[in-house]
Amino acid sequence: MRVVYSPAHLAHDTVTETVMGAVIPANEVPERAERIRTTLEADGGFTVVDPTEHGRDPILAVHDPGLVRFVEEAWNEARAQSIGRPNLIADTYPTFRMFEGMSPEFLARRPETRHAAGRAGWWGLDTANPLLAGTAAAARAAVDVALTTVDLVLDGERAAYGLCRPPGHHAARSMAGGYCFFNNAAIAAEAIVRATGARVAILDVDYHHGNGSQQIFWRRGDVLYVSLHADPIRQYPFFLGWPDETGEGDGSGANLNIPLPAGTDDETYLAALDRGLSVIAETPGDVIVVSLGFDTYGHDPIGDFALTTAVYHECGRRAAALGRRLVILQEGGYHRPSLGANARAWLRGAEGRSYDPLPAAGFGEFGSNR
Ligand code: SP5
Ligand code: ZN
Repeated sequence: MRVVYSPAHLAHDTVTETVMGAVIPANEVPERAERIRTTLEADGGFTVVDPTEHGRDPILAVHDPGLVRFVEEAWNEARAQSIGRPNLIADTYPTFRMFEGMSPEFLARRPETRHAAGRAGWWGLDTANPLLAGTAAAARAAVDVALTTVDLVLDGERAAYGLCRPPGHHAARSMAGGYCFFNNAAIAAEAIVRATGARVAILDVDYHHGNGSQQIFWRRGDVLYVSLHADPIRQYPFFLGWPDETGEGDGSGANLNIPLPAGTDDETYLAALDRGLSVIAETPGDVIVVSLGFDTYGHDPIGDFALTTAVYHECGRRAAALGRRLVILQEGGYHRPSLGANARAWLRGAEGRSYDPLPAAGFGEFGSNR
């Protein structure tokens, strides 16, 4: 299988994030993608290829030009405003309660503040989304990785994997958040719809609900969004991801949320996956965009599921068993020592290769995050 990878992600060199106001070591770090790349290279069955540049238009097909401008300008603007922090993080956000009673027309005319941290709030969801000098280039490269993966599949590959970093599925049309800046999977899905005219399904198996992907296609019947995730009653992004979110307008019935409890194990997860896959199978279309996260793993530091490496092989196998082509894009997953083995297992399953687990000796031999 082809693996699309760009070293541009290395410049999005996050060191810290905050959790409930406290500074902690960043979870979404460059080591994640490097672990996956080196493990896939060592497997011998994967070929790493460079992305090709696709420009801004496919991003603007999905995102507000203001968000794109913000991501591109924010770092230099913060520096120009003498904000000397190691990364740009907002603390003030435009919650909808601030605007209660004001019409959408009035709100559309609210000017954008010039303050860099104010802009980070205006275009952002949460404080755990550090923006650094290399973020804009990395986010652009992640989109190119996703779109090159689309190209491979539309050119005839049964499945291809885009090692996107930063991830994308929390980014909405006009909002970054959750370690995400541009929604790689949504941009990929939109590009497929435009290229083929056919319907596309997004299967989101990251531990978190992909609020951004859901929002972007909320009123669209041509992109089916199916997500398995931690129940928002206990987990980020808290305000979306409930089972009664089924889409509106043309998108009515084209959104399926399957929230899952803490401790979800392989068996429970596979049953939920089968439910999601059966809904995809009932919908026309030939391509599935997979938002692939490994924060469902039993040892993930921010998740609370109990999945094993072996079940990722079975998940990949079942996703491929629908007989549709797969554009597989990396989202989250933060237990760094296991990321390579988990990606390898999923992708081998998707390609119809045996699990053939790696020897346990490889596990945790580097600077472990437990
Ligand atoms: C792409 C992706 O997986 N984004 C996830 C963003 C999650 N941000 C909030 C993290 C909350 C961490 N809570 C830590 C609890 C530790 N027990
Ligand atoms: Zn996640």
